[in-house]
Order: sequence, then structure tokens, then C-alpha cells
Amino acid sequence: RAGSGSATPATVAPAAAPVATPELTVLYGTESGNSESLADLTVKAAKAAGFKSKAVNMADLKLGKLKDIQNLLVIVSTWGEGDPPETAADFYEAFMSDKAPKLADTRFSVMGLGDTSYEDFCKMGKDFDARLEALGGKRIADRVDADVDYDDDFAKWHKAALKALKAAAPASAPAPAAQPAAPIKYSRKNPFPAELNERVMLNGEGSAKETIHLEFSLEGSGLEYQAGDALAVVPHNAEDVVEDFIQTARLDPEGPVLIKEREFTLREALTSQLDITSLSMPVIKRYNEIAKDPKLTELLDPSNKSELQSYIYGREIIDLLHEFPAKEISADALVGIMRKLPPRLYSIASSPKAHPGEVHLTVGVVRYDAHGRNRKGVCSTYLAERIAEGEKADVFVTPNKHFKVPADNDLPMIMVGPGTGIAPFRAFIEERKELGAKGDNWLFFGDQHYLTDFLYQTEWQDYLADGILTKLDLAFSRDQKEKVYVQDRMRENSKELYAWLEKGAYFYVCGDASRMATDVDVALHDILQQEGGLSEDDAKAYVKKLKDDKRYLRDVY
Ligand code: 2AM
Repeated sequence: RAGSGSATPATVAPAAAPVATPELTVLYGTESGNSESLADLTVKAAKAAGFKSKAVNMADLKLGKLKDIQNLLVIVSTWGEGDPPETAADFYEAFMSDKAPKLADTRFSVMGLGDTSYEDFCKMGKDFDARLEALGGKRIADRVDADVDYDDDFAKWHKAALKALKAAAPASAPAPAAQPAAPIKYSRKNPFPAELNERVMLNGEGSAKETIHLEFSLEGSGLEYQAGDALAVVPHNAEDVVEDFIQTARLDPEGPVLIKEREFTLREALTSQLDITSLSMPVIKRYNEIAKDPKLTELLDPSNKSELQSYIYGREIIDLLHEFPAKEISADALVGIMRKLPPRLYSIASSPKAHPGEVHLTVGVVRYDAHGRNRKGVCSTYLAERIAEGEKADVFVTPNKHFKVPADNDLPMIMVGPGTGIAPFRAFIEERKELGAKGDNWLFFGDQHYLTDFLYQTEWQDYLADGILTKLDLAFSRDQKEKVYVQDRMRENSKELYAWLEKGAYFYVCGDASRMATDVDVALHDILQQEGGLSEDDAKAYVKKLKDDKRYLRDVY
């Protein structure tokens, strides 16, 4: 009807006065993707409640825009010793400074994610909550500080916050959604029992390392993942560790205990429900409420912070029970000092395109001696020795949204993954092969010895021969007198590395966060200065741009 200017306007008779759909922003600061996933879930729930809603990464929000948001939910995790997630650091700094705008029209609520075993538990959540109020915002639901098992807290928080926001800003009724009968959905709340098809030791005899390759079946689970995602495994504690624990506490293993209104025997609870190893300040505090040991009380005094830290280092809950025995402790009270056994995340080592119905992991098995005891990593030894091939382990997928192969198949990838950091890059190469991607691929791998620790050696050599892997640089640190690391190989190849980056290469790092990833980051900056002729500041800006463009991606732990 274009151009029919003389047409009589149709009579429009609205059934009721139109209600504007209120908008709701879920602002998140994420390191490993948990806050981001929760933000996505909150947006879904908000939409169902009649809001127009979107999730916004702190990395992408201009501070000045904050005052325009009327309904604001914040989900932010705390990293390490009370730090913001790397991608949220700039926003956090500006938000805490006097550059932050007044917020007269903002209703808000905050959920903090953290880990009670760190001292500055949920510091980011607390800071955001207090600062939003100080800037004039109106808190419509209490902040929640959640530990690593955040599901219940999240459910409570987002329901309460949405309800309060809805009461403050009546939303239009949502369109009723069609509800087809859904098949069982496996998730964090309801993990899938995945059968272990195969376990292979990757290190040769005589190695100091114990790295295992695991293949699980996802057949019938409906679980989907992409190369770059992680698999969470819900472990059980080791039988000997549990028995030792029960004997030390002098309790009846068959006696009943209650956890979240479910009854277990003490042995069951200690085996499959509780984190019976991780020692932390809150655990000691709760324990001492029962034990009331003068020496512990002294150690818990804020003036003895560093003594407490050095006590905790290398110790587990069993040491506490040994060294500070409580005169009398009930099974329920003992259970009450511990947190829920958290699932462990492993970077997936397979592409689902190359192995349909399967998921592979590369796991470093943790064993060491400390304070006169043999210690073992809970989940890595669970995977190494407590499930047999043909048995099942509970798993679920946790997406890592940005840690993916380049969307453009022609762009080059540079991958730095020493030790078990190799895992996602095996997945990436498989993925690119299946995609028929033509982009160049360069891998830096390192470990202690060429002969025993070259993980997936034949696979890499085949990929090199096929041309799928363009370049492979190896750093075996202990095969010569001087230590050689992946970042040394990067420096030796600085010219070419810089040329790849200039061609648009993605730069990926996976593995040890505390030292390797930091050293690799320093090497990257140095290479940019040297080969690009950049000043220190310009090199920093170059790296920031890489990060902003999501071309510098890290999966470090
Ligand atoms: P090292 O243990 O011989 O010192 C995988 O564990 C590999 O990473 C090993 O070869 C290990 O060497 C090496 N590695 C240790 N510290 C590192 C660092 N700061 N940067 C890079 N690689 C490191």
C-alpha cells in the first residue's frame, strides 16, 4: 500500500492502555565464565517475568551509561586475593573512583561469586554492593555472597531480586511459552553419569609426571560441548582418606548425618558429599567454635594472619583434627564445618566433531608429601584410580564462551600450552581439521623431558606431516642444564610471531596461571616492543586491543 496517501486510517482500538516493557540489565564480571552463565540464566528468567533484558559484560560497559540503567542486577566474581576478574578490572577501577556517576534512578541487587577458602571472600560483590548504594542507587534485594557451590544461592537471589524489581516496575505479562514435554536435562544440578571408555597413561616410564588421557561416553546424555569448553567432574573422596578421617574423629561411620535435609551415613557423607580436605580460615573458625582450643583461638586472632596462613599451607582438615583434637564432637557438628565437595573443571581435550558422543580429558594427577603425610588431589586421583574403565563418573559441561577457534577459518592460531595446558589445543586442532579450516596453526608445547613427557607426541607429528599443524616449537625444560620454557621459544621466534599477530593471528594460552601465563605475557609484550618497535605503553595498548578483540584468550588455572 505504499504511496496510498488517501487511504483512511484504520481505527485502532487498543484493548488497554499500553504498558511499556521495563528494561533490565544484568551486568557481569567474569573470569572463568561462571558469572557469565549465571547472567545468561538471569536474563532468561527476567524475560519470562516480562522484562526486556540483556546481559552486559563489564568489559563492554561505559561507566557513564550506568546512570541510564533503571533496573540493574550485578553478578561479579572475585579472583585470587580479592581481585576483580581481568576483563572487569578497568570498569571496577573507574566505578570505584570519583568518576562514577550519581545513580538517582537505579534499582539494584548484587550477587557475588567467590571461594570461602580465600580470605577476601566475595570482595568484588561487597564492593559493588556498597558502591552502588553510596552512589545513590536503591538496593531492592539483599546481596548474596556465594561459595563455589552457588546453585542454591543463585536460585534464591535471582528469584528474590526479580520479584522485588517487578513489584517496583510492573512488567507486562509475558507471552505464554509453548511447553513441550522435555527430556531429562543434565546439568550442574543434575550431572550425567558418563561411562569411562578408556584411560591411557601419557607419560613414559621414569617420568616425574603422571598425566592421564581419559575418554568418556556422552551417549544418550543430550550434553553438547564445543572445543574450548570445560568438563566438570563430581569426584568422590578416597576410601583410605575417609577411613583415616573417621578414626581420627572417633566417630561411628555408620551413624546418620543430615545434609540439606537428606540423611546419609557418616561414611557416605564424607565420601561423596563433603570437601573433607581443603583447609581454610572459615573451616578452622567453625571447627574452633566446637573445639575451643586456646592455641587455635590465638591463631585465629586477626593479628596472627600470617601465622595462620603458614599453618594452613600444605595442611588439610585431617591435620586440624590431629593437632587440635576436640574433646567431644558430634558427627553432625563435624559435618557442619565442611563445605560441599565441589566439582572440578577440566579443559576438554577433544572436538565433538572428531569424536561424536565422546569427551576426552588430559589430567595431571596430583600427589605429594607434606607435613609427614601422603596427600592426593581429590579429583585427579579419583579419575586415576577410583573409577575403572566401564564405570561411570558424574559430569556436566561448563561452556567457555570466548575460548574458541577463530570464527574465520582463514585466520592463524598461535597456541601456548605446556603440560596439561595442551588439552584444549588438541581439541582446537581436531576442530580445525574437521572444519577444513585453512588458517595456519602454531603450537608451543613444553614439559620436563622429551622422552617421557611429550604428550600426544604421535598425534602432533602426524598433524605436522599432514600440514594441519604449521609449526611446532618444543621446550623440554630438564633435558639440558639450563631451563628452557615455552616463552624462551617464543622469544627465539619473535620475528615470525609478530608477523603472525600482524596477519590477524589469535593468541591462546592454557595452563599454569601463577607463573607460566605471567611469563608468557611478559614475553609477548617484549616481542611486540622488539619486533614492532613499540614503546612499553604502545605494547600494552597493542595487547589490550588483542584482548578487546578477543584475539588474546587464556584458559589458565
Ligand atoms: P620445570 O618444572 O622443569 O621448571 C610443564 O610442567 C612445564 O612447564 C615443565 O617443563 C615446567 O618446567 C615448565 N614451567 C615451569 N615454570 C614455568 C614458567 N614460569 N614458565 C613456563 N614454563 C614453566
